[in-house]
Amino acid sequence: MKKNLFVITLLSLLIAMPVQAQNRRSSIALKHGAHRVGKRTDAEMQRWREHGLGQFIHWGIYAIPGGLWEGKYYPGAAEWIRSWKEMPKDAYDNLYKQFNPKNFDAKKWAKQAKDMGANYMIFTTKHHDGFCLWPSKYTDYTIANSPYKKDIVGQVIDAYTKEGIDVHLYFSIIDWNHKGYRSSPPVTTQDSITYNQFKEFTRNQLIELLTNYPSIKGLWFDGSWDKAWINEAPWVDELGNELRTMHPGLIIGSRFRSDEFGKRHYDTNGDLIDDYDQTWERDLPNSIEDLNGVDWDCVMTVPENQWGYHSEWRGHIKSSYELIEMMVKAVSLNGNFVINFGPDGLGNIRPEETKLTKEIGEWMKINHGAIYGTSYTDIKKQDWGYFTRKGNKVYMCVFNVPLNGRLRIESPKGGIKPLKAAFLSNQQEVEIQSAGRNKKNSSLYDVVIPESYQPAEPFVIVLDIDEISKETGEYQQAKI
Ligand code: FHN
Repeated sequence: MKKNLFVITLLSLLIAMPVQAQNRRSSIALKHGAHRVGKRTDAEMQRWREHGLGQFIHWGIYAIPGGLWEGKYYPGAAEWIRSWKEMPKDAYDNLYKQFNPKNFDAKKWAKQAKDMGANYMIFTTKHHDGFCLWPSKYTDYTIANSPYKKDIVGQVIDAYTKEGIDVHLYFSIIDWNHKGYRSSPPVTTQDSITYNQFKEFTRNQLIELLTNYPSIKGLWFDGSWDKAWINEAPWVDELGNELRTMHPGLIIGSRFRSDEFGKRHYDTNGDLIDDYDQTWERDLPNSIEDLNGVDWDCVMTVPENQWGYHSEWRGHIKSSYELIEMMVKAVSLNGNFVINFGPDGLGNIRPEETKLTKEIGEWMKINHGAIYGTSYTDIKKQDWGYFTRKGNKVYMCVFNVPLNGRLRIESPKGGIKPLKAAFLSNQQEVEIQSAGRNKKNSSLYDVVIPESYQPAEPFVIVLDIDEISKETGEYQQAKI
């Protein structure tokens, strides 16, 4: 009997094993791949996840030329102007001697971000040019040696924190100002020595930022795509651990380090490296299937690709409604949406951006319930807009009202059942009509928009729902 039991147990283990192996994502033992599979579950990360809307600020000495040099228009992103053949490097590297942003008022920026509805912000401490907006003791190329002198990073952190906005610090690994920086791995011994100095410099600066500004919530890395940096995966991983130990709860996205095989963002086993996916830059996923079940943010420019101040915006400039729709789409797929601003060389936020913050802020004042703390819900997306959900409320964020005025809800079997629908803005109730079932056996409902309702802007209808529909009835389906 005992023997039989043993054989049966062994057989069932053998049958079960391949299934388990298929379910596991990890197959190669990695020392420097993802250190966790699945989302972080701590309070800091949960807070980040619930932000919905953020503000990015790209500011540095590139704001002085503002995309023009000696009257010539730089067609690239303004913060890259130093790399342009028309821009003498020396002239660029000396721009800091003119950096005196008399109109910079961190409180004004923070108030504007608050009014827009941002819950967090990301600020460029140093971009690829290497100029530091804080008085770093590891280089002379800092704000302390500009005519302005004062610590800009510190002022931004104080002002935003006072407004209740979490601050994350952008840090570029690329540093065109440091003599040890290189994009290709060092070849000679001398190269290795200077590159090691650069690594040590980078480490010192990061430790300095966390020491000087302990209230920050995360580090937003950029410029980590160089082969030289990728080759340093074990060292970078160790540095990441050091930073996390120094600053418990620190949030770091997938742009900091690669695994030992040079894979970035997702390691060789397909698992996300660090806390959230940072690949969605100026781009949004289309469906939940594009997302691997991870946390993510989307950072978005107002023109097609300008981050720092460019005095001549060309091409399509996004409207507030386009940005609102992108934000809603991001949140409906469990992401955060971060809108970029590029203040000018004097510290002014440009009028076009101020206008956008006002318009987005007005919309957010009414509809923020559909954004903050909400997430994806398993209801089929419809052409009229997007669903977000928090507990027993589903938000229908409407961007295109169909000509028949009916907003279709297609709830899969066992999914939600709408009980009451009301405009979020005035709580006026709207009719829900049951519309039967479709061939996939989903329950169909229509929320009927009164003909008299002709809104000029996107709007939100909030549904009170039953957690799980008790309906079980099924149609007999004809075969195709
Ligand atoms: O090269 C930068 C660019 O200037 C800008 O800072 C963006 C922001 O995400 N990041 C890099 C391009 O991916």
